[in-house]
Amino acid sequence: MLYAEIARPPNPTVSVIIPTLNEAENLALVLPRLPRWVHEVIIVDGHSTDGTVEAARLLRPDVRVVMDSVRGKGAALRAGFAAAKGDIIVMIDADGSTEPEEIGLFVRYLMDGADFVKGSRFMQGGGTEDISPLRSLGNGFFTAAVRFCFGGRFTDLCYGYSAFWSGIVPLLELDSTGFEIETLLNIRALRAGCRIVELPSFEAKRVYGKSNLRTFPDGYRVLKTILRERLRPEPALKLAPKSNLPYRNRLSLQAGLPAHDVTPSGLGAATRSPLAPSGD
Ligand SMILES: Nc1nc2c(ncn2[C@@H]2O[C@H](COP(=O)(O)OP(=O)(O)OP(=O)(O)O)[C@@H](O)[C@H]2O)c(=O)[nH]1
Ligand SMILES: [Mg+2]
Repeated sequence: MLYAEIARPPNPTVSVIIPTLNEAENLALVLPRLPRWVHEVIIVDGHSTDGTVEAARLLRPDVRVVMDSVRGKGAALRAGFAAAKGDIIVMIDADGSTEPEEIGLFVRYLMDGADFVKGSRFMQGGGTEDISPLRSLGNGFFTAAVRFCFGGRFTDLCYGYSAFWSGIVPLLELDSTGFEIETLLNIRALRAGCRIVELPSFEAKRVYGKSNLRTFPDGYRVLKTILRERLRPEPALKLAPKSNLPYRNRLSLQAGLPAHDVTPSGLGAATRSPLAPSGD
């Protein structure tokens, strides 16, 4: 087994990736609410016809636009991950259902030692007013199937609000193109040995437009993904397990420094929050 170490710099830069397909009206409810300390916002657009790209540029002149040549949310997110320059990647929907204000907590947990943070609508403090009873049942079934097949303690699976250190992306070898990308991300992060934290998240109703998710075809893709991953061998390369390292080395991992570079000042830098200086 080979173990990879990733950079976790003490003052990380944060990229927010937003897949968009005809979300011009909804973007006004998302872009202005992103925390001010976010370094980079990338929308990955699936050739929208409602002026989504123009709306994004109007709302946020510094937005980076990636045009998605392959159909599907999964392909869009992968294009966004490839384009992102930040140390931390946050993925969030454009439909106004996920709350940009939650990003601060996601980032804080990453800085405090998590590798992968995901929102959960079904743990204490979370909720949803967007999911139908049928989809809720399907999501519950798939969540239980993932726990059974791979361990872990996920309470939610098919939800597109997550944040992680960008260094883990190559370890995940993502290859999905559709809505099953969220399932794939969660399973691969778990199997790659990421320290995963779920945080309560609230999903509001999509504000304008209509959902692109098709319950049965997309549910089938999620099921196929779980089965395919079950048959996939353990990854040859995993994230170095922090808990097995001496305390000194654990600090060095957090600070993104070699162990011999850890000094009291390094420790001070490692424990600083990106939220502290400017607030938001
Ligand atoms: N670029 C791109 N973005 C997409 C595509 N399909 C969906 N998206 C975006 O992905 C996000 C989630 O899509 P939704 O249609 O809201 O699906 P969902 O949130 O899983 O389902 P609901 O709970 O029913 O809203 C939105 O920001 C969409 O605009 C696509 O093919 N290409
Ligand atoms: Mg949605």
